[in-house]
Amino acid sequence: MLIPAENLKHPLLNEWSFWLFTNTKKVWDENLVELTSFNTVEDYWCLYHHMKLPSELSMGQDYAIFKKGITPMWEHERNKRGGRWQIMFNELKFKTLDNVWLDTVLLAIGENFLNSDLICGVVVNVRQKSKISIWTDRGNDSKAVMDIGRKLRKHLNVPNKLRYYLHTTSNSLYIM
Ligand code: MGP
Repeated sequence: MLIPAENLKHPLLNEWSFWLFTNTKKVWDENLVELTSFNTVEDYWCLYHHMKLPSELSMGQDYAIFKKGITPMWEHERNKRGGRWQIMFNELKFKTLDNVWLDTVLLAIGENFLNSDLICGVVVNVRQKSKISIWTDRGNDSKAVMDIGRKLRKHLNVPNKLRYYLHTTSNSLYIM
């Protein structure tokens, strides 16, 4: 008996939405478009091979990959008490940006953190100084937030500092 191809795919624990931000409209959130969603390993790789890399986006654009139902905005219920671990890239090192983005996405969708329930999504901002962030819920849960930071420090192959910001403040809460 033939097994339907659908059954051969490897399911992810969560379904994830893929968002594109293009800075053309004055109202910030009107620039956000949910392009598609995926819930299997194979569907993620299919998207990865078809979509532009961060380094191929225009300056000012963002990608965001968030658990389905969480919008990539500070105001969302799951984000408003949260924050983000952020890596800033001082120069236009696009190869590094693409590699760190892939590694960060795989850590998130593969639920590779002890506190994976805290993870809301990941964002890459393509700028003169580009940024990659992993957004978490419960920014004041210092133990859980630090565990996530340590995991990122260990698995992302970059010397850059990691800074954790609550979405409500511009000063970093933790640095590693
Ligand atoms: P940004 O795109 O995160 O960083 O935020 P950028 O472009 O590097 O600029 P900088 O401010 O970090 O130097 C740019 C601006 O977009 C913010 O200052 C806000 O005005 C707006 N903005 C960004 N986010 C993620 C949000 C959000 O979640 N909600 C709202 N209302 N505005 C946001």
